[in-house]
Amino acid sequence: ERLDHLYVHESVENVIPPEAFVEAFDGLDVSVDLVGDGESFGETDAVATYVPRPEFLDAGWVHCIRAGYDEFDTEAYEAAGVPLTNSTGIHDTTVSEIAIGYMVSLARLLHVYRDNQNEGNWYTPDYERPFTVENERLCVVGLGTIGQGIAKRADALGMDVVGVRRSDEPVPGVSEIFDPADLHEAIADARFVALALPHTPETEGLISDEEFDVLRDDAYLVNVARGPIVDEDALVDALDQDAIAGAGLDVFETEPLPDDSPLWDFEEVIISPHKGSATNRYHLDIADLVSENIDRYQTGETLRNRVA
Ligand code: NDP
Ligand code: 7N6
Repeated sequence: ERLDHLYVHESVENVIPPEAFVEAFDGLDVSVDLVGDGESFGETDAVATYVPRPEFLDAGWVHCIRAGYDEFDTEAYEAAGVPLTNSTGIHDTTVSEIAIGYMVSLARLLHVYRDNQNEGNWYTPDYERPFTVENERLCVVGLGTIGQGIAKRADALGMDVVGVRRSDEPVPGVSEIFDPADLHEAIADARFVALALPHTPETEGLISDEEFDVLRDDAYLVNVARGPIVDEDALVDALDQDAIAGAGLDVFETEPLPDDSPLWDFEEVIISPHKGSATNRYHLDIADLVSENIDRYQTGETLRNRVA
């Protein structure tokens, strides 16, 4: 069965302007329309969406415009025989730049200087506080698209990069790869730990009290993956007790981060509002991926990034 329609669900507006996204499909051999909730779909329809909806299970194919598809019920897609694809493979530059930005700032205090600038303060930190990221050890947990993007850039900055993943395939710029079972060994010597792995039952709460004990007191945690991978109460305790030095966080257990979260108040925590992938061409990156899969669907080829 060929597709004759691509429906863009309005929830894409969480991350991209829907109209620009629709326009990016100009020249495709299917018609493209924006839809809201309450529509019905059939097997000649594709849906591109940010959120899951039960009615998408009647479509021919569903594309999640996020790399993390943890909110989608993959078993329901498998039971319905509807292919589900995600948007991994396009965030190597965008999300890694944010992770690198956190690390450079945490090392060189750009965030502290900006806080002081807001008060008109010509601020001088303790002499011992600033350091270069060069020669510091970074452990990247999850070495896929984003993890490899971080590793490559960190290696170019002269960092000593190690990583954690289940497969032991070598990764450029990464000197040693640890099995997830050896997480503690992998993070024990690290000045920075960057999380770039999916949120799954296996990874939920991966970084908790024990891990904060294992980490160096002068270590920084970077999370650009998903909030629930870190036990946020344990993180707040670790920061309170100076068991770690600080953090760069793009993702949180609850988003938007609640007003009363203690995380807002730490000088050594940099918070970005889940904007790791936010750039002015994000809609084009996703449209390229969706267009490639429309071609594949029409010619009966295997879909790229099929996750169910
Ligand atoms: P990929 O699928 O390319 O990479 C994920 C990597 O994690 C894989 O290489 C996998 O390697 C590894 N992995 C899986 N399970 C484990 C585990 N238990 N322990 C260690 N490593 C593991 O995904 P992306 O790099 O594109 O994205 C990663 C995550 O980042 C997404 O799932 C999403 O949640 C988040 N994300 C956040 C964004 C943001 O805006 N902040 C934007 C995009 C994504 P192996 O199979 O060898 O274990
Ligand atoms: C875009 C968020 C993903 O998983 O979380 C991201 O791709 C999407 C700002």
